[in-house]
Amino acid sequence: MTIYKTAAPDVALRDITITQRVFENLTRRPDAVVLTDGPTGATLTAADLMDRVKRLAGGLNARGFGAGKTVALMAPNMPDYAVVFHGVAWAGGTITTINPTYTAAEVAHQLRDSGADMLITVPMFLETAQAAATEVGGLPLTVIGSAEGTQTLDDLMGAPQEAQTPVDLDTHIVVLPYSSGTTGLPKGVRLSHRNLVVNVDQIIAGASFEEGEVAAGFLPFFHIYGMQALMNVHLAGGGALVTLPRFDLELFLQISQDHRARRMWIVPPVALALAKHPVVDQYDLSSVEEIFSGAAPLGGEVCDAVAKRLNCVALQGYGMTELSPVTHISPRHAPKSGSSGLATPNTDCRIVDPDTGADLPAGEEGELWIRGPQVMMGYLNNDKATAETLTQDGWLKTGDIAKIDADGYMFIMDRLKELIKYKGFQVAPAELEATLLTHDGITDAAVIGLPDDEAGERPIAFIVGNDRVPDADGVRAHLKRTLSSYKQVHEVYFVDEIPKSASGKILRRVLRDRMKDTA
Ligand code: 4UU
Repeated sequence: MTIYKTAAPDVALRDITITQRVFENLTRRPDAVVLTDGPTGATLTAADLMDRVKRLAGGLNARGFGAGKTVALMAPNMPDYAVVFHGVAWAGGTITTINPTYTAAEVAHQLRDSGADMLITVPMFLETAQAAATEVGGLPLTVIGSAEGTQTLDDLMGAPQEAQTPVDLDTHIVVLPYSSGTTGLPKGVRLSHRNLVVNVDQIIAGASFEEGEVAAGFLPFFHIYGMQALMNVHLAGGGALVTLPRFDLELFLQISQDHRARRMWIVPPVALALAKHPVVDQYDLSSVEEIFSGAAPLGGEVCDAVAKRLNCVALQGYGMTELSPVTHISPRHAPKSGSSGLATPNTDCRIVDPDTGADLPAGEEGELWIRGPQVMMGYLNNDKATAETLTQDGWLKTGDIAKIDADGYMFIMDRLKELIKYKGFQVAPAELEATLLTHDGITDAAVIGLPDDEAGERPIAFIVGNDRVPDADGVRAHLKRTLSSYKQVHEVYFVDEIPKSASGKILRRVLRDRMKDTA
């Protein structure tokens, strides 16, 4: 077995919860503004944040929605996102984070699958939340802010709970984000306090944080990248955030300029905009020392172009929901263009032949396997998927094809798994296929991703129909009824049959090759 590791020393495993990890830093700077709502300018100081977290935890436990319960949070980035996240964690509960742009059907699926006991949302998404709650047979709703007839977050606040409700750091699920992993439908990813705390420390070890540094936070907190690299790392690492409910290039640039941001946490489509969009020249971004991109491959060319235009370093990180999420980060002083960087501390890596399971010689391309304290506990209620992803001795099979060069830099080369990444968002082909098959005119379907300059990849569909088969617009309308906008297919091809293996698996590579031939 060939194991690759970083030369950097391990970080200590701390026996504390993620909220204790964040509070440790907040306690040192009670008066500092740590969260600002981008659109309204409303702020929370470190003391305000801790106070709201403790009062929410007290209220949740007093009402029986704390320890052992699961609270679903469906909200855009806003300061109270951190209040709910840490309030539930402090109360000994589990948070399942839901994409606020989800349709009612998607929300209902996650509520049902996670066994959520309460749903917290914002007035803007209340109607969808209500429809989803009804679909799962009713569930208490809470809004952040106010809406007539609905309990508010402030109503939930109780007497401050001064101490963390005790939980087992290695087995209690503190957060349950959803990911399709290497195959199939989105699944609940069981992450422990140990997972989150160690990954925060692994990231901070290489991040050279400056006390008080401010970042514009648009990466969604419901996704593991925004949740950990932004929300938890900035709060625990001494930084502050100005939250954006959605990505808006000009607002992002304005906030970065006004707050003299040192770094920009982004995804590849934003790197492309920073490299090419004329509006970028209208802002003073001289404070920016680093752009940090993750969640999808950032090509060397775009990487170099942004670095040159903003006169900063362009770094990349590699992560996966199942890895809490980070395992690789470009070293600030010696990044390599196109590389995701070096392994984080405490992280073992292997490059394995996906067909034989044998370790490959140095420098060759194979599946990236990871072992370390940030590896998830497993999927929720899905032992089969867990067993397919985690080996007996703790290695997680990423489903990504990578190579590691002689200096230990990791390069993602390709993807073995089905997953499509649209602007960094997960699109699970199996979910689209299952939805397509609910149409009585569609007898078989396959969805793959095609390379796309802006989005990274765009989903396209192959359809086998019967005499009731819809046209391309009909196919799109069918998907729109239950799936959110980033899961829509961009092209529809009608075919006689879907190529499959003897065991019935869709031969996605054959479809991809077919598209290359016609391009
Ligand atoms: C090529 O996307 C994420 C997490 C990303 C992340 C988080 C914090 C990156 C850096 C960071 O600091 O999670 P998921 O679960 O949505 O998607 C995981 C998949 C990977 O398996 C891989 O296929 O997203 C792809 N991916 C990347 N691909 C993630 N990062 C990269 C990357 N290059 N740098």
